[in-house]
Amino acid sequence: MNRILTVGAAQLGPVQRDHTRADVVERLLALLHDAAGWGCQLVIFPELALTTFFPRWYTDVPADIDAWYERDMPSPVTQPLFDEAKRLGVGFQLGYAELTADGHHYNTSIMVERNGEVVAKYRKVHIPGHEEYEPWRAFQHLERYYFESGPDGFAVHRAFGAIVGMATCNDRRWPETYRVMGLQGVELIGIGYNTPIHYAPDPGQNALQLFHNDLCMASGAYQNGTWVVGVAKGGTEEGVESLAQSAIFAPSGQVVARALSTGDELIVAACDLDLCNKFKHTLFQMERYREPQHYSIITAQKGVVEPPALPNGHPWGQL
Ligand code: CDT
Repeated sequence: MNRILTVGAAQLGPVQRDHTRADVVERLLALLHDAAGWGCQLVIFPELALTTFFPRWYTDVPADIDAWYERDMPSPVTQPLFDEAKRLGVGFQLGYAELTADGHHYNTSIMVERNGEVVAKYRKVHIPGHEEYEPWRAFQHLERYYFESGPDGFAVHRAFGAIVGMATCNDRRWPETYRVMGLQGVELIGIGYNTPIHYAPDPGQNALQLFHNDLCMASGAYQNGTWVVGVAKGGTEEGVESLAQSAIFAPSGQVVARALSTGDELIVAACDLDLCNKFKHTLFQMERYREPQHYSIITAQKGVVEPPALPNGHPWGQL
C-alpha cells in the first residue's frame, strides 16, 4: 500500500501592523480545524506568520526591533496551537521571527508533530533584500538588516512517516536548497513565503512573480523527486501587495492544488510519498547519474568568476 501523507497548505491573507499575535493564532487555529476536517496530518503555515512582514520598515530602536521576535516557542500566546495540534492529531509547520537567548535574530520555522512536540527547527539561509535603509524605495525589504543567515543549513527529518524538510521564501529560488535536501532523500519540503509583487530593483519582474514562484518550486520538486508545499502570506498588507497563489507540487513538478483567493485559505493534497521513488529511482537516480567531481565550484565559490578577457580586437570578442 502506498504511503499517503495528507497535507494542508494554510495560506494566510494579510496580517496588518495592529493585529496582535493572539488575533493571528485565532486564524491559525481556524485553519488547523479546517485541516483536521479534511483529514490532514500536517499543515504548513507561512513565513513570519505571527506578525506583519516588518522588514518593510526601518527602525533603529532596539526595543521596537525586538518586539517583532519570539523569545520562546511555544509561548503563552502560541501554546493553544500546540495544544490543539495534539488534541486533533494534526501537526504543523510555522514560520516566525526568532530571538535566541544569546541575542541572535533568525527567520525561523519549526515543525511540530501530531503529539504537539517540536521535531525540527530551520533558520532561513538565503536572506534577500538589503542591509540599510534605502529612501528611494516605496517600501523597504530589510531582511538583511533584521536577520542573520541561519547557521544550520538544510537538514531533513524523519517525521510524519516521511523524510521532511523546510525552507523559507527566498530559499525557494536557489536550486542548492532542494538539492542538499534531495541528497538526504527528502520526500516533502514545506516552504512559507512573503513575496511582494513589486520588486523595486527591477519592476520589470513584477509581472513574472507567479511564473518565477512556480518555476522554482516545480523544478525543485521534479529534479529531486519530492513534494513541495509552497504557502503564502498574500494579499495587501500595510499597502503592499504580496503574491498569494499557494500551491502543492508533486514530484513530477505538476501542481496538484492551488489557492484561489488572496486571503486565509486551506488547500489540501493527499501526497503519495511513494511517487517520489518514480523520479528518485529513474531519471534522477543520484547515486548512478550524478557526477559530483564536476560540481566542486558550487561550494568552493560564492560569486561568479568569468573567464579572462580576450585581447583587444580579438575576433571572438566582437558581436
Ligand atoms: N521573504 C522573502 O524572502 N521574500 C523574497 C523577496 C525578494 S525581493 C527582496 C522572495 O524571494 O520572495
